[in-house]
Amino acid sequence: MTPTITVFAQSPDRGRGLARDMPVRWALEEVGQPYEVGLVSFDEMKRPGHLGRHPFGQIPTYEEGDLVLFESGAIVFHIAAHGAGLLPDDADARARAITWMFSALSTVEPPILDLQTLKFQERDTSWYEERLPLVEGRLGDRLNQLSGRLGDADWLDGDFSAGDLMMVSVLRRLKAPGLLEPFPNLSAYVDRGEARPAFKRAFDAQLAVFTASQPADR
Ligand code: GTB
Repeated sequence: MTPTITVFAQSPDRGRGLARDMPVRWALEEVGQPYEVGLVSFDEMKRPGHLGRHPFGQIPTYEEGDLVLFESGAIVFHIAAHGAGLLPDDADARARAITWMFSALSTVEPPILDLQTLKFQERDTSWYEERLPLVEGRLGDRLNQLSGRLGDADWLDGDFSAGDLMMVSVLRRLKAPGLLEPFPNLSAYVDRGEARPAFKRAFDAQLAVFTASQPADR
C-alpha cells in the first residue's frame, strides 16, 4: 500500500527543505518506497480533519491503510524498520543506529532549537543579550562532542543508517547561519548526507511543492 504523508502547502522555509517532512521523504527515498503527498495549509492543520491525524496540528503525518503516525522520528523509524538499507541486520548495530536517531532528536537538536527560538522569537526581550552566549556555548559544547565522536569517519557507526539520516537532518539547520564552520568534519558529514541520491530526490520533491505554490511571474 502506498503511504501518504502530509507536508506544508506553502513551506515557510521557502523550499530549503528544513521542515520535518524532509527526513521522512528522505527515508522513503532511501528504502525505495513510493509515496503520496497531502498538502495542508496552516488553517487546515488546526481543523478536526488534520487533528485526527496529528494531535498537535502539525506536519508531517504518515498514513498507510489504518496506520496513522505523527512525529518525524517515529515515522522515519517505522520506514527504516519496514524497508531495507536504513537499519543494520546485526542486532547490536541496529540498536546503536536507533540510539543515534534518538540522540539526534533528544540530545543534539534541543540546543539548536533553543538558539533558534532565542534569535527568532526572543530578540526583543530583556534577557536576549545575557542569554545568547549561554545558549551559543551549550550548542558549541554539544557540536564539539559530536565532532569528536565522528572524527574522520564518514558516518556515525559504520555504514550510513537512519541514525545518520536523522543527525544530518538536524544539523542541516546550522548550515546556512554558518554554525557548522568551526567543525569541518560535521560540515563534510552534512555534505555527504546531502550528496546521497535519495536526499536529492527528496529535496527536489519538496522544492517542487514550494515552487508550485508560488504565483506565476507577471
Ligand atoms: N516533533 C515533531 C516532529 O518531529 O514531527 C515536530 C513537528 C513540527 O514542528 N512541525 C512543524 C509544524 O507543523 C513543521 S516542521 N509547524 C506548524 C505548527 O506547529 O503550527 C518545523 C519547521 C518549520 C519551519 C521551518 N522553517 O521555516 O525553516 C523549519 C522547521
